[in-house]
Amino acid sequence: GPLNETSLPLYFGWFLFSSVQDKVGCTAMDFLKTLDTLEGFKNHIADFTEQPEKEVDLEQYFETKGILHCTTKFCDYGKADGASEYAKNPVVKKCYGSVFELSLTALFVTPRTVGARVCLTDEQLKLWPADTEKESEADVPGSAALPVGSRAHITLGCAKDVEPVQTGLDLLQILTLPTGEVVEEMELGSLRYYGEGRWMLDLREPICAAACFSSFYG
Ligand code: ACK
Repeated sequence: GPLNETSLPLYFGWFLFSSVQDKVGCTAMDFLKTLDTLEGFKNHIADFTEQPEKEVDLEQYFETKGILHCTTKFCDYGKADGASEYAKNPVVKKCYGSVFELSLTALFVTPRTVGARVCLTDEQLKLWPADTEKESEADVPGSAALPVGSRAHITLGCAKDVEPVQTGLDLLQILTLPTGEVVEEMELGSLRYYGEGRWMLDLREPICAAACFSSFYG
């Protein structure tokens, strides 16, 4: 009934511990600070601005939004397909409130979003709705062919007027493309360009991020 539906959250996910949020946030800011000074990036600056003669300050270009997390299931307070089934899943109930270690393996930037790619373990994949990538096919053609869990990410920032749902779609889009050319070897890892303002930094050392599996009501 309606009472039951209103008890569902906006979304379930892993919420980074606050000390880890600071660490990941700082790493992302350092990355953006360096990225916009690279010649390779400046050569494609027109992807980010209609005034390519000016410089772009990526730290100001993106706005950060709320607590850093990796969404597993967007429930929209019960309005999203499969929301109540997800909430009733015994694995979801069992893991609710438990601590996990997420592995962040890449950082990516597009003219719309900046995010971190999360590489899920088999145990973590049990909390990942198996149809996520198939359901993304309408937004990002080719998604359905990607491995389950490909959409897992942490939104680190969005450009003006862009909603955070875009970050997962931007990640999926990059993953459907042929591997980009390495433009720069950075301290953090190899930086690749995927065209149309899409950049991905494969981290030499994945970032290990402690996170609590829980839900957000807002
Ligand atoms: O950055 P995110 O993963 O993208 O975290 C936020 C969170 O839910 C609250 O808005 C994500 N989100 C929003 N709409 C959707 C959607 N239709 N499908 C999947 N995730 C969504 C958003």
